[in-house]
Amino acid sequence: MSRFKFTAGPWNVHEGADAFGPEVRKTISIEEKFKKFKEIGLSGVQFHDDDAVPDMNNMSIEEIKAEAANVKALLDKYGLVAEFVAPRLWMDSHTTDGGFTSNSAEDREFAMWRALRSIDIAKILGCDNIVLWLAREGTLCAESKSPVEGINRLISAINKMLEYDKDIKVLIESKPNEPIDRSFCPTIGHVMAVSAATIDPKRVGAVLESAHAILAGLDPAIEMAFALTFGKLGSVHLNDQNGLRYDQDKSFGSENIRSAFNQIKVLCDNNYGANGEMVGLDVKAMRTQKDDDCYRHLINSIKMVEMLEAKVAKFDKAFEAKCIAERNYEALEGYILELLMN
Ligand code: XUL
Ligand code: MN
Repeated sequence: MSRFKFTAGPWNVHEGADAFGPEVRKTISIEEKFKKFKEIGLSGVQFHDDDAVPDMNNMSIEEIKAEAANVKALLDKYGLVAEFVAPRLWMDSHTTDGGFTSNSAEDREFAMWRALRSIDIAKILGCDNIVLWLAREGTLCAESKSPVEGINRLISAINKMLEYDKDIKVLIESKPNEPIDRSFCPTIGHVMAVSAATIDPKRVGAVLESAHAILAGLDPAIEMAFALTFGKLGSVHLNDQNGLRYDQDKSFGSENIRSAFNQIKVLCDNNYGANGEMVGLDVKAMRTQKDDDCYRHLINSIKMVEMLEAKVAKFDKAFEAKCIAERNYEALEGYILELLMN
């Protein structure tokens, strides 16, 4: 049993298409995913706005809210909660050049409309977290946007969200390699600075995804710790990544068990979850995986967290203190490797 509550998004059980090849698995309905999520031990679901309300661009606000209420009923049916809603500001023709930071005023207005509708949807799903993964907020051509103007536009968009609803929290998910040229918010440090510049910094925090930290050449546990220091780690996306490659979303701990251990250790040591924070698993099945076992990457990731929690519980703090007092970090490192291998 874990101390954490786990979540995943409908996109984490996907058809397997990648940049170089077509779908390899059948499409699963959202209800079937909810049912299976519950069975494998998840407590909640993460949503993009249009995961909850497909075709929302062509709907009135009242129609959007009615559809969100149907999804809420489905969550209730399976005993699941919603963890967050994220406006999907990267698929639409209006967001080709970015959403909040687009050079087009009309496109920026569209991005704001989606962000406010995400808040409407979140309220009906019973959650206060809005996640911003800023997939296209940056440049493909460095000179195409003023970075200062872009970052100011991002801050004022967040301010409008904070003003729209007094309870909503905005969590920025940093990622260094999207847009694929230059990102305006690549790391947790950038997120903390943007948070501090908003009208209500207490309501603007971060989501740290393990792979995104690795892609920035940073340590995921330290990135988590950085946000925890300011009380601003609103969620995590645990996964793994094999070096500086195309975004992989591998199962948690599948590449680097010591790094995975340190992520779980920093979460446990700092009582992550005590204020309702959940552990998101942003993992994707390998393209080779067949339909009949297409939730295995989620099951494996939960199991890895649980096994590492057991290692954290076994961790000999007295031995750690002795090593630190003697400045014998070789002994401490040897102990960690032994703990993980046994
Ligand atoms: C992209 C990513 C997204 C966000 C949610 O790399 O991690 O899945 O987590 O939009
Ligand atoms: Mn993610």
